[in-house]
Amino acid sequence: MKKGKFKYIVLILLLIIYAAAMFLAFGVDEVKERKAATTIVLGDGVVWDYSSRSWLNFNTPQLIEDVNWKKFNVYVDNEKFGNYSIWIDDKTYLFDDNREAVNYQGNLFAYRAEYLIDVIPFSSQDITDYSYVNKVLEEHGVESKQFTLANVTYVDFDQDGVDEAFYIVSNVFATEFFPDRYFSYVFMVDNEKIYMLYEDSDTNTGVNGCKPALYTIGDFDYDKDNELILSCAKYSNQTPIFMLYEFQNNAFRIEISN
Ligand SMILES: [Ca+2]
Ligand SMILES: [Ca+2]
Repeated sequence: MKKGKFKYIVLILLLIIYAAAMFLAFGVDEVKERKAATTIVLGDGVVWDYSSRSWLNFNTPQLIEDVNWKKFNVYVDNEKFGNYSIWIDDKTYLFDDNREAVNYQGNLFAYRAEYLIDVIPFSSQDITDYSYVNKVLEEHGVESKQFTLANVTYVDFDQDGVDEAFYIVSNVFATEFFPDRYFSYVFMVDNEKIYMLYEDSDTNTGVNGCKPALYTIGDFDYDKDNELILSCAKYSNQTPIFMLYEFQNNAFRIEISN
């Protein structure tokens, strides 16, 4: 073989190897990224869209329009309810394939994605051991031990086979007593360590603040780690606040909220 021709072949081979390496490095990532796209609907018309590794709040009529009549996997109170078309107005409506309205009652979570989200079931109970709660209240300088909400949920959030405990305590919207300050705290206890999710306290007017609750747990962004959605209900019929938490580097961080 002539020396010049050999050089040419080596160059082509190098180019092929380079192209293959580039595809493996970026192309596979891009395919994965495209797959890790989802749209989530929460309660009455809160819509979050996840694509290119970032979350977007669909909070304009134009963006909401894009969701209407699309088919979603629907969960009510974290139990599979069915696959329905969604239509959002002042409320989230569900329709079956014949465009007949489908009624539901409870907390709505719906998603659309190229992958299945494992929605993790859980149920909360009254707190019996207040040792961690007392610790958190003390750290925040709260002396009052009167609550309007005090529950704990045991659920295996990080899927390691052992349940974590999620505590929620609050004294908002009190009617039987009238605290000077309201407070709401949400925290997780894992291996006897406390990880705060939500803390809010201010002068109490009786109708300010919000009542937190665990809403939905699942791997929403397709990275094999679970996220957690917390809702915080405001007084009367106002839209609750939803917050999506990611647990990274030993701390909870809000990725998106409405
Ligand atoms: Ca666990
Ligand atoms: Ca995840």
